[in-house]
Amino acid sequence: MLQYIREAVLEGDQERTRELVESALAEGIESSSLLNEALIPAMDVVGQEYETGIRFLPEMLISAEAMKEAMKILRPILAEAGVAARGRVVLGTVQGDLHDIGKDLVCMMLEGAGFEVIDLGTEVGLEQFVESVREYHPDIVAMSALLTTTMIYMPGVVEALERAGLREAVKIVVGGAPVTQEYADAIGADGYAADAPGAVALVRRLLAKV
Ligand code: B1M
Repeated sequence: MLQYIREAVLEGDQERTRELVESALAEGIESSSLLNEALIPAMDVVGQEYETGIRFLPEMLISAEAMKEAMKILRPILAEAGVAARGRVVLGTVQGDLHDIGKDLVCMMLEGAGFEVIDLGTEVGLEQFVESVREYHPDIVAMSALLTTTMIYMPGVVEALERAGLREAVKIVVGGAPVTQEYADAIGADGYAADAPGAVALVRRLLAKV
């Protein structure tokens, strides 16, 4: 059953993923096994295949959608069973920027990797990032920007978290088409990722160090 679920996610078959997850639960398979032994490993393969050029963006997106479908069923069960997420990430596209396709993909892949993600949406201002840290106590703050005219708001968020005395409480990661590792280093972020699988690897790496 776990193998069938892995295959359904890899194929991006939302309906089959949902049906198989429901059947597996009805058969008594633990929600945590479904997550850790079928869904997360499938998304790991998706990420690896994207990075090695075997899989393209639309194929990564449909697998992420299948994963999302499974998570709709599993999320409440996992929460009830007290299965801890691997870490909490607050994520948003910065002020003035309404591009959300890449940010949503990062969100889905992080969820697929077992992280709890609080998606603040688009056009997220400095104060909203700061407030979200106060409210949700995340391990990671992730910012996305698609415009050269909006990536300049990223250092403002880093400084606002410093001013609020919250900088040491979180790791800050950045990404989006115009953003680079050099830019991340220059603004004092803790990491940069070029794509969604890279964001998963980065968050895993940063949290492993905590
Ligand atoms: Co806009 N747009 N757009 N746009 N748009 C770009 C970005 C642009 C490059 C197009 C161009 O001119 N060639 C250009 C920016 C130029 C620049 O700044 N140098 C541009 C412009 C100029 C604009 C407007 C200003 C146009 C106008 O109105 N004159 C305007 C701005 C609106 C605003 O934000 N205030 C605008 C509007 C729009 C639409 C609304 C039409 C639409 C957005 C729809 C939406 O998102 N809901 C749109 C789109 C679709 C694009 C393009 C065509 C595609 C972006 C996209 O979704 N890519 C884009 C050109 C292009 O990229 N080819 C363009 C697919 C997505 C999966 O990739 O978002 O890069 P991406 O995300 C990747 C990585 O970057 C990374 O992982 C993702 C997945 O692998 N990543 C992260 C992203 N965030 C991350 C965070 C992380 C880590 C990795 O955290 C750790």
